[in-house]
Amino acid sequence: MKIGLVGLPNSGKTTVFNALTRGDAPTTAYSSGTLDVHSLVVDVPDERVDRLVEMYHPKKITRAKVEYADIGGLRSDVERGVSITGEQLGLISTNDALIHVVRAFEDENIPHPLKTVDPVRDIDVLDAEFLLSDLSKIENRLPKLEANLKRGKLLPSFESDQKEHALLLRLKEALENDTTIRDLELTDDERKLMRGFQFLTEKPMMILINMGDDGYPDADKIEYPHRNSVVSTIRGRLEMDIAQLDADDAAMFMEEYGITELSLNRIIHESYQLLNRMVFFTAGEKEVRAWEAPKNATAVTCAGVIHSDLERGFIRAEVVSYDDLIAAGSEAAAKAHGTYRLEGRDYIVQDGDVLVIRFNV
Ligand SMILES: Nc1nc2c(ncn2[C@@H]2O[C@H](COP(=O)(O)OP(=O)(O)OP(=O)(O)O)[C@@H](O)[C@H]2O)c(=O)[nH]1
Ligand SMILES: [Mg+2]
Repeated sequence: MKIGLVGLPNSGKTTVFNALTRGDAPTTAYSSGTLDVHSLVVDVPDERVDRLVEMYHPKKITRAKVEYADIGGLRSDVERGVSITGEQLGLISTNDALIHVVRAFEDENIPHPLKTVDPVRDIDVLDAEFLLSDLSKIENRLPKLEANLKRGKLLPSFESDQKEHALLLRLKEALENDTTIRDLELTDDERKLMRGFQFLTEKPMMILINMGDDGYPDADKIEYPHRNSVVSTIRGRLEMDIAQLDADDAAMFMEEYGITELSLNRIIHESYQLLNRMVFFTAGEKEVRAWEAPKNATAVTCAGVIHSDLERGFIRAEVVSYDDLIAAGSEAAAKAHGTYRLEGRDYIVQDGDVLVIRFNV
């Protein structure tokens, strides 16, 4: 799963990227305006994995992962607003979710492309671009679909063309009224039809207010009332600096600034939540591992996430919830208490389930 960092020039995307990934990609006070994308994969922090590790003392630990991509190089100025090239829009659209890094820090040495610091305006500016991009994808597609429909049932795609046409008209009307696709009620079938378009206003969105070292008093007044979205804050530069220190220095630094907890873990967590995924575990002395699956995946689908053989030869799953396992204190105790359940292929795996798949190939 991949989450793209987007935002106006100099908003602090690369800074936040470095904080989240403990990386050291160069940040600049001027905007390079060139398209360069950094991406890095990070572990999703999860206390449950830590507790399972204490219980099993495994040789190997594997956590859920998420990739962050820093998409720089947008241009914008007061006269023309923001301009995003087709190539950039394409890159943005390949992400599963987006983090819009919004500048809220004042710093006269770092020019804001629109001259003033105004987070709400910046949110609107980028949203408007994304909306236009979705609209133009639809407007490009409609004439082709309409030409197909004129030929009637001669074309084998007639029925699906009809469905797509009706859907696109609906999306178009919504977008023209400033409603994002993420706010629409859509069926699974409609989502499937839409998949190829990779619409930007459909993507889950975190608005990340980059507050500067001293915080931003109006941060909690910033609202983003859309589905599949969340507003969060970070002191970008400070957190990047801390992320690059070793543990001792970081602790000293944090005490000095009165920081009790880095936003890093919270933001990774919150952004991961947007992806609508769940995590299940396998645990033993060899490895404690977090696996990822779509929410509401069945036992046999989860078996396939581990290995295709387990899916093919699936017999049953032995399941214990994370909470029950921890409450029992050990696997042996959980088994003795009968907390392990036997489940069939259609069992809907719950977030935090610990699974043993029995299979035969
Ligand atoms: N004062 C202050 N400066 C910051 C903060 N976060 C980032 N900056 C500075 O703002 C400048 C731009 O930051 P970048 O992270 O390079 O911004 P960007 O969004 O990646 O910019 P482009 O890639 O050019 O679009 C750098 O000089 C950063 O050090 C912050 O919290 N406070
Ligand atoms: Mg950058």
